Amino acid sequence: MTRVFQRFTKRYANIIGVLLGLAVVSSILLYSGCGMTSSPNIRTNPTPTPDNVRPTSIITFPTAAGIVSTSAAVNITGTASDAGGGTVQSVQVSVDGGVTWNPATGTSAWSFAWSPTLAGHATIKSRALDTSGNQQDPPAEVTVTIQDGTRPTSTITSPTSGAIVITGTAVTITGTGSDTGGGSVQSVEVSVDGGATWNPATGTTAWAYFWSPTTLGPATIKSRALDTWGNQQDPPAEIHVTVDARPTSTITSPIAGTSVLTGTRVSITGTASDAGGGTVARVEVSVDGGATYSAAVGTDAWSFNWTPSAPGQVTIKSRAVDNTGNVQDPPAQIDVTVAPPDTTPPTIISRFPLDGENTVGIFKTVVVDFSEAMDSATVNGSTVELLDPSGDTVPATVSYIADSRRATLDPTGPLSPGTTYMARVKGGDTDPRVKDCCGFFQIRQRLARLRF
Ligand SMILES: [Ca+2]
Ligand SMILES: [Ca+2]
Ligand SMILES: [Ca+2]
Repeated sequence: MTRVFQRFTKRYANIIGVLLGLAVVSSILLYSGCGMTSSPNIRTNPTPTPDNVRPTSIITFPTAAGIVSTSAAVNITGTASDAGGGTVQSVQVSVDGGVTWNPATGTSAWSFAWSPTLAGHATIKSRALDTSGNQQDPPAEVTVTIQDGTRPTSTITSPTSGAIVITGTAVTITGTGSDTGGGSVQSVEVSVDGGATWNPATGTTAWAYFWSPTTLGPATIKSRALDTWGNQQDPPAEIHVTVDARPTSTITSPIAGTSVLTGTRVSITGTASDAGGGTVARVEVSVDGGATYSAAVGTDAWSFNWTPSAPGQVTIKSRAVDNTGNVQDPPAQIDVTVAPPDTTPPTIISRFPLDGENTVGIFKTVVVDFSEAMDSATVNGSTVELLDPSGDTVPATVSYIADSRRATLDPTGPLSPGTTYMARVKGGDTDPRVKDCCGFFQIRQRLARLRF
């Protein structure tokens, strides 16, 4: 009985030994993978439990109800974590309440750079994604207030930089203004002294400022806008102009209110000057009240020849133009009367001594009275003379008294007794000769023979 049991035991021991050997071989083959394909029913590890746990993220900055500005980028930061066997794979951030999403940088600690552009409120959200494909739901979120921190701008459209403006003439400075960041232009200020003082302009997106320049020379015009959030343009807009002055001219001849003659050439003369560092480029004269102008000769001292063609009242005007093209305004002006043509020559209506008079004094004064006013410049020692018997001129002083139209000749020294002298007033067709006021008609009578 015992032997039977031992035999039986031995047989089974052999079978178990073979089975164990097979198991070892198959294990080795399985380990090396030779010639065998793995299959689920051969895998020895248990299937892992699926990660169904969603990751989480939180926003650490900005905090809820925080205030940010359009003027500065906001670094949104936060943290994220996962459970359930996975890890945080990525984090997304939305700054528009979840409408659009952007990848953040980092995972367990993450950040996202945001540049707010419009004032108002924004809901920032973040959501994490784990390595198992689970996405945070609902996302973390904070709502912040965005302030308009963006400065407004303005530009100056007129005058243009480099322009020349004129003292005494209002300059309309115009420009535009605009704002970003959610505000709008509230006001615009203008400086015409390089920013030392500021004045309110009229208007905002289109604005104007009226300036009456008074100081000659370069001027810096600036403008700066203020938005509805209190942000001020910096730096201001800026242009440079030159303040110039108009030139001036005066008419020195003829004298206002005097008469000139039809058909008689009149020399209109005057002066001109400029201010503001410029010079007089030309002077223009009008003899028709300003309807038409013609260039005069000369600048600082100028002249213009005019021959009136018809009697009447005439307004003569002159205007200077400076080297930058500024025209005198208003022009200088005088009124003159153009008289009818003078066709009557002057005559000598009386003289003393009389022709052929004897025994005059040796200091005798010769007196000549004319029929009309004479051009005093033509009554002188060259036209009123005393000649000795040889025809030589006796030294004498000649003068003209306009009120009495009288010429006088006083010999400088005593005359010689018993000698015949001749007094002569030169007329005729050639100079030197005495002339009436108009210069055209000459004396036809001439001389007195005097005996001493
Ligand atoms: Ca997970
Ligand atoms: Ca703004
Ligand atoms: Ca000038």
